[in-house]
This record gives sequence, structure tokens and C-alpha cells, in this order.
Amino acid sequence: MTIAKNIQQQATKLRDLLNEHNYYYYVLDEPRMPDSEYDRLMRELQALEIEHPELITPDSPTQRVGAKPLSEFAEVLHTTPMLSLNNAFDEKEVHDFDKRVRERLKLVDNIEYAAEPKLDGLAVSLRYENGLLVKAATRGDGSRGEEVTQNVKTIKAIPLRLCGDDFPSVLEVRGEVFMPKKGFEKLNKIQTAKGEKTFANPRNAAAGSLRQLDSRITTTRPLTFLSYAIGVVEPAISPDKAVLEKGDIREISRHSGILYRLETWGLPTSKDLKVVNGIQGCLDYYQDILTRRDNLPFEIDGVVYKVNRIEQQETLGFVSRAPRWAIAHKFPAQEALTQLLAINVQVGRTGTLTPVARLAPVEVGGVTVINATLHNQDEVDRKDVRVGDTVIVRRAGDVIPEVVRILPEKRPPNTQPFVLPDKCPDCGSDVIRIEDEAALRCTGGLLCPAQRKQALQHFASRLAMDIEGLGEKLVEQVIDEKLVKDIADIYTLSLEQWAGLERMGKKSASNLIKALEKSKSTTFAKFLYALGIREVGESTAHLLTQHFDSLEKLMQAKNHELQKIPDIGPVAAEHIVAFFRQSQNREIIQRLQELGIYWVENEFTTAAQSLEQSLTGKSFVLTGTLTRMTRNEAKARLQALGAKVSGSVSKKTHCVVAGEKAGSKLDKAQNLGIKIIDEAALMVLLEESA
Ligand code: D41
Repeated sequence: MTIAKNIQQQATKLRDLLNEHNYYYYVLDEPRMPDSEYDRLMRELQALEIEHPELITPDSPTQRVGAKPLSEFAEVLHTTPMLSLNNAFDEKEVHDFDKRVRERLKLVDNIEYAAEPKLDGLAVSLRYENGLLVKAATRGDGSRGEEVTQNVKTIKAIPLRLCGDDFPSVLEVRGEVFMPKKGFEKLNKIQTAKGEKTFANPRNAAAGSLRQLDSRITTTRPLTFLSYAIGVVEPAISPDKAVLEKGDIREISRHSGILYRLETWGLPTSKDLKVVNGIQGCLDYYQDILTRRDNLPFEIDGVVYKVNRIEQQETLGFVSRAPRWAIAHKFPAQEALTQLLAINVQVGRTGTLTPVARLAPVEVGGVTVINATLHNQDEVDRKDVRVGDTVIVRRAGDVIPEVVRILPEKRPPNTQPFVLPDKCPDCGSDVIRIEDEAALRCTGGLLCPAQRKQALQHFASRLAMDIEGLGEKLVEQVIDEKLVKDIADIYTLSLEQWAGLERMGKKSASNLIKALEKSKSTTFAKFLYALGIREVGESTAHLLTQHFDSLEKLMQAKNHELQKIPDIGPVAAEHIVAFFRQSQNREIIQRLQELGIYWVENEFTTAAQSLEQSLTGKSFVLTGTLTRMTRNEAKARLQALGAKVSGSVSKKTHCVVAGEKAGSKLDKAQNLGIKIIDEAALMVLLEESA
């Protein structure tokens, strides 16, 4: 063999390997190689290609960035137009859609629909010729778009060459380019650090990133892609030999079958696509996605229902550039315009000063909002928010509403920039800024009534000591009247003292005493959480109780011992050590125990028991084949119980579910000492947690 041939083979091998791992990562969502190894192979290929430029092929992963900046975008005519979607804003409009569909098809039976999330990015068309990505264009007005081939090539989720050997010689794939939430947040941080303009939302960030004349900028932006339709296809796609049974949703005569085929060629499709029965199936899907919306890694603004059978789609056709066979069911708006009436300063449990916007009441996504957080001084400055401004407020799920931006053109004359005070508005103590933190903090500690109130409220809350009836108003009174100085004092008040408070009678006072008594029997984890140690939320408290079988041992733990626990970083470790070092805190703990608070120590020793508690915030990884349910189903059920389900194992993973033939993820979990359960244990866990 000649040397040249040898080198060529080596380049081909590297390219294939890199493309293959790209597929595992982006299409299957199952990385099988560490990033560092991928980068190493990439550098090896780059080195080869620099030495032998004649070996470079257009589908080489090195060619994702390479072209010179453009002076303008070329226009692209879409041979088959990119249709738009009609919208439905409520259930009635969805029912009307279904009725129209059934009338036109002369069907009384339920229609088979494919339901998928509606991604909030921008639509593009990708043209593959003989398996090679040759052109990419934005949707534009549906007939003409802009050519963005170079930019699209920088998106690693988009294959430069299709896999397999049964793809049509011409294939146009339509889908959405978008930016996941995490990437968006990261990008805005980088923009801020560079003093550049931040993006208002992931959609704008995706559009701004794709429409760059210089693809070297696009390549730094965390864009990704999912396919949802096809355009021109020549010759027609032939049925998959592997899918023989009629009625299989992977059959090519169905929308779901087309997406399945795209996936076999290496194109990413939505993991949340579901084939449902009738319009009720669609509405159930809508509710399911709505509850999972905040846990999805990307923003969506609704769901899309499509008549699944292509034959029926063809009968239905389209009107004025929108198919009759599809509809977008939009979620309620998450943003609204209103007036900023005042800015108040709130002191949090740990003394953080938070500027809070008081707003003219406005409905956002079905809820009336009157307050919104402004986060901190940096954010106030960055957004230049002033009293009197017209602002856009945003409410996403359970998250506290926030002011996204102001409308400068609506600003009245004589407004003043807002500055946080340098003394605590509650106790007058000095306010300091901790290095590397955006937050300002009151130095009053538990001398500050605001901090005391919140500490007590947290102590009494449901997931902590669960003291029923001890609400905000009572907490305020006992602190303001100086009946209670620290959390332990709450157990020392007499029936008369309670009954003497505003809006309290003998009856409620006696109920409260009973609730206090009841709360004394608790668990180690709840007690730890109730103490309000910074960085120790519910799940961290659980973790700690799994590693320390008594409070005494935890109180003596050294920083480095704590950091050995997965998920506990240096910051949390330092807060824990500092908390138990303070004699004040140790005294309070001792008094609480003397007042009768107890728990059975070391009760969560087995894996199943400790996991049973609550899955909220716990991160799971599924690997291998499950036999009793699909992976998607397992994922959905875990998520419904509050767990996060991730594609790769890291130090942060709480538990790996290993099905049959589990591979590298299982090895990694074993190396990291992460809890591993099998499918049977997962079933038990799901049933017991539900
Ligand atoms: O996720 C989306 N944004 C999405 C957009 C989707 N899941 N499906 C879509 N399907 C279509 C048809 C039915 C016309 C093929 C779409 C869009 N269109 C679309 N996006 C922008 C304009 C139209």
C-alpha cells in the first residue's frame, strides 16, 4: 500500500468515527465518548488535513467553519413552499379544527394525530444531494428565504452527510434551529462580560446567531436543530424493510414514519413526538407537555398537532399557505406590558437585598402579576429600570415573575436611576457586597428582624418542620413583639401568649400548640433543611443524611470530607462548616433537642429507601434497554415526579437506571460511585413515589 493511500484511509476513518459520535450525541442523545477524546480526534484530523489539503472532503467535520464572511445573504427560492401553521388559542378552536378535518375526510371515527412540541426558534430547509448537505435556507416568507449554508454547517446537530444507504438522492429536510435555555443563559452572560447587547429570549438569540454574515460568530453560538417535515424528495422514500407490519407508526405512509426515517439517516427529531388517538389524545398531550414545559431544556410556545396519515393530509390539502391538516395549539402568553409603580427592597432569609418592582396589575399567562423581581443592582443597571417606566414582565411556570426590559420610548420625563440603599431598610445595619457576588447583603444576621422572620418562616414550612398554622402574619407578630428571638423560642410560647396575638383565639392557639408538638417528631433530613443553612436545599439535606449517620458527625465534618459527596461543591461545603462552627447555631440546635425535637437517626440507608423520599431535583440517567416500558415513558414518569433526566452521567447524577446491555454509562457510574438501580427497582421507585 502506498503512503498516500494509507493517509487517506486514516482520514476517512477519523471522519467516520467523528461523524458517528456526533450521531450518538445529537440524534440519540447518548454520548459514547468523552468530549476530550472527541476533541483529540478532531485535532488529529485537522493536522492530517493541513498537511494534505487535497484530502479535505465537504462533509469532513473540520469543514463546519471555514468559509470567509459574506457581504450579503443570497436569496433562495423554495421549490416546494415552506407552509405556515394556523394557530389555536383555546380548546374550542382545537375542537373546531378536528371537526373541520373529520368533515372534510367524511370520517366520524377518531383521527390519528401526531403531536409534538412547538419549538421557539426559526424554520429552515436543508437540502441534501446524494447524502451531502449542499444548501440551507431560512424560511423567509415561505417562498423565498436567505441562504445560510455556512452558518448551518456550524450546527453540530445537523449532519453534513446522511448515514445509511437508502436515502433519496434529493432530500429537503425542514425543521427548527433553536437555542436551548442553558446555552441562551450562557450566551447572555458572555455578551454581558464583553459589554455587548444581550438577547431578550432564546428565539431572538437563535435568529441573531443564524443570520450572521460571518460563520465564525455562528460557530460560537449554542444552536441546535430538530427536523419536523420534508420538502422536495426524489425519488419518493421507499418503505423501510425493517418495518413490515401495517399500522406500525414507523410506516412511511405516516408523518411519524417520515420522522422515524429521517432519524435513521442521522437527522435529529423530537424525543417528545407522540402519536395520539383523536382530539382528546391531543388535548391530553397538551396538558402533559404544559406540566413538563419548565423542565424541557428548550423553550416552546405551544404544541403542534398533525393528521398523521399522509393520504389524509393529501386529501385535506392547504389554504392560503397553511395546511388544513395541522394546527399549532399555543400556550398562554408569558409576557405582558405594564407600568412600574415603585421599587421596594426586600431582605431575604440570608440577608440578600433584592429590588422588587411593584407593578400595575397585569395578567400574564392566566395569572395576575403585581410584583416582579429585578434580581440585583447589576440587573437594574443593565436594564436601566426606573420607576415610571413601561416594562415587559415575564412569568415562566412557577418561577417568580421578572422584568425583562423596559420600553425606552415610553419613558416619562424626570425619572431617576434606582440605587439600592447602603443601610438595611429593616434593621439599619451596614450593607456589604460580597466579592464575586452580584448580591448586596445586610450584615445584621439574625439581629435583623427581616432575616429572623424569614428564617422562622422557612423553619416552619411544609418541607421543613411542617408546623401547620404558623403562617407569615403570625411569624411577623411574634418577631415584631419580640416574643421570639430565634427559631427555638417558637416552642417556648404559652397558650396564653399565642392566644393574645392578633386574629388568634383560644381555639387556634391550642391548635397551633398541637401542631408544634407534632412537628417535634421529624426526620434528620427535614431538620437539616429547616436550619436554613445556605446552599443546603432539600436535596442536599438528603444527601448529607445519606453520608452522615448522625448530626454529631455532620457537625464535626471537615470541608474536604463534605466535598467528597457528589453534588457538594466547595461553596456549599464552606457554608455547612461555617454554620456549625458558630456557637450561636450550636446552642440553638442543642436547645431544640432539649425542647424535644427528635428523629430516628440513620433511617435512610438503603438505596431504595433514600430515593423514595422525593425525586424533586434529583437527576437520573437511563441506560440500556428497558423491557417493561420505553425509555421515553420511564423518562416522562420520572419527570412527572420532579426528577431531572439527563443523557450523560456526571458527578451530579443521583442515580443511574441500568437496563439490559447497559454499556459505557454504567461503567462511568460505577467509577464515580453513583447509585445504580435496575429496572425492577425503578418500577418500585416509581410506584412508591407516585
Ligand atoms: O416546532 C415547530 N416550530 C414546528 C413548526 C413544528 N413542530 N412543526 C411544523 N410543521 C409545519 C408544517 C406542518 C407546515 C410542515 C412547524 C412549521 N410548519 C412551521 N414553522 C414555521 C412556519 C411553519
